[in-house]
Amino acid sequence: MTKSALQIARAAYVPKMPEGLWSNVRLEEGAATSAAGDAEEIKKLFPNTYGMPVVKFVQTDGQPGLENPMNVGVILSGGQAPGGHNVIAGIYDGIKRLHPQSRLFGFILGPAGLIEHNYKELTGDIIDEYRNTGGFDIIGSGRTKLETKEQFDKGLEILKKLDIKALVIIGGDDSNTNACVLAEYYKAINAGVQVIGCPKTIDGDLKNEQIETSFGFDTACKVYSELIGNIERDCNSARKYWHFIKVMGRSASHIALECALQTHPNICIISEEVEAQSLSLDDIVDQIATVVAQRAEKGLNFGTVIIPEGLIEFIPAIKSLIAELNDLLSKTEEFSLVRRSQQREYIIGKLSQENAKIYASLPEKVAKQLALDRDPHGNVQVSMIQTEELLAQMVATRLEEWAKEGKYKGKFATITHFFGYEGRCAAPSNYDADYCYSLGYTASMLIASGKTGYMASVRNTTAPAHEWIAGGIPITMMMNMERRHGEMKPVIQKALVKLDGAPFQYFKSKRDEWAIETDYVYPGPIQYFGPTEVCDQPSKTLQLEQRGKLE
Ligand code: FBP
Repeated sequence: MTKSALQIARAAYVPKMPEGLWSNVRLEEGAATSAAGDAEEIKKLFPNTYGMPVVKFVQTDGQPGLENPMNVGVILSGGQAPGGHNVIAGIYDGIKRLHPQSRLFGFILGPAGLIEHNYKELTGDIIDEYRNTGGFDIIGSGRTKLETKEQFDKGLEILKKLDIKALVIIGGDDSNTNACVLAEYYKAINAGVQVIGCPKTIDGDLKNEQIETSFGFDTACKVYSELIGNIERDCNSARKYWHFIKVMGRSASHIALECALQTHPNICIISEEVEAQSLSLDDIVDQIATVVAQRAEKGLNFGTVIIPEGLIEFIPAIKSLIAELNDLLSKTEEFSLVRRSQQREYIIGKLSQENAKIYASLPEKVAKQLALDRDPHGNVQVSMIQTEELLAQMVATRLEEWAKEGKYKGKFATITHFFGYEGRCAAPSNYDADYCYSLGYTASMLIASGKTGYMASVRNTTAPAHEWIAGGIPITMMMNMERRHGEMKPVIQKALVKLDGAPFQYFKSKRDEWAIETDYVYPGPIQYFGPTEVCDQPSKTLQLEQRGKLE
């Protein structure tokens, strides 16, 4: 592998860890737990893994390590997120510390690797190549859902063959829900295999009172904010374009909000607010056009708009259209027989009157994108929908109308961007490098303590790393019942942006000023070397959530 100068320098970085993990550890157990909602139902569905205590690790002088080696398996599930390699390095170092003959096996290309018995042993040489690097390429990732008994049994065959004591699933809310179902099943049949989850997703929507943040969010947002800052500086120099920038985040708007806190754009749409206020596409267009017109009055014919990737699904009218489309497209056989050129007409003919009207009003390209295949979890592939173009076009049309009515005098030229894949595999920031390594190391300690159905947790992460608290949270504690594909299912609650939360409230208090004034912030690239207060800074979202203020 040819390495860049940064990779060579970063290979020498030693991730910081919570003090509790520095030497031999002792487990401290808290009180029994319940569920996030529907406790009775969750208890019935998870009789073997419900109600376990929250645990934390503290230093002890006790016996070092384990008497016997332990073999561990690891899976990377879902979208890439910076720091995944460090979780694996943390697991590796943890199990080796417990016993030098312990072994780590990685399942290739996500959960499918477990079912298809496709794996490789991760030895010290391999691990060293990937320390502090971005990406998931050490074993690859995939979106196969681990959910059926057949899959669990097939997986168990290979786990037994490799004498694997525990499986670590590194994934988002859906993958960790499935990790919990798997843990329950293996415990119920006395399979002798533990399952531990790790919170991953750049989207930042796997968090709750117990899990402060998902890894990857920090780095991805810093990369997008660097790019947005660069665009803002260009825009403030050329003074002739409005930039419409869509950022990833399939559902929640955490990434958009964090980027706004970092760069002070003129406009940032927050999907959760759109839904709460029942705004239509037209209302959003009006809001943007109003700011464009106000800036034009001051001679400022330029600006930046941040759009969350998931927006379209939060506009109530479009949400109902998507729900009906999902039903319609699930009858795939009938739909696949319709010729491509006639699909739009076919869909319009089948939809209810109200949804047909909305669907017909959408630009051809967007209508087509809404009818594309769903992902394996049944989600619309929002990253394929060009909302940034849709909004730019609709705002242009609105401004033309206003110009005719004499309500707007200005120039409106647009450039659109989509930032998603640019940030998902970046070299992890110090925060993510430290957080991920600590999560992996914690996972290995949970395994050694015989735990199953737990998610590795590292808390107090806005403090210096030695003060972080490592432990485990029973996954059932984060669950409730939700309707998925027409059925009530136990799932980890997805964390959307809280409109009464400190990050959104801070943004709200500033956004009118940012809209009209040009108050851009240029964060520049992630700092890996230099003063700790610069390099180790956690996201603005975390700073506001944990400390209630920005440093
Ligand atoms: P996860 O939820 O699996 O972490 O993935 C998040 C994400 O990056 C979203 O932001 C984006 O919508 C989606 O993945 C893109 O999916 P794909 O990787 O399949 O293109």
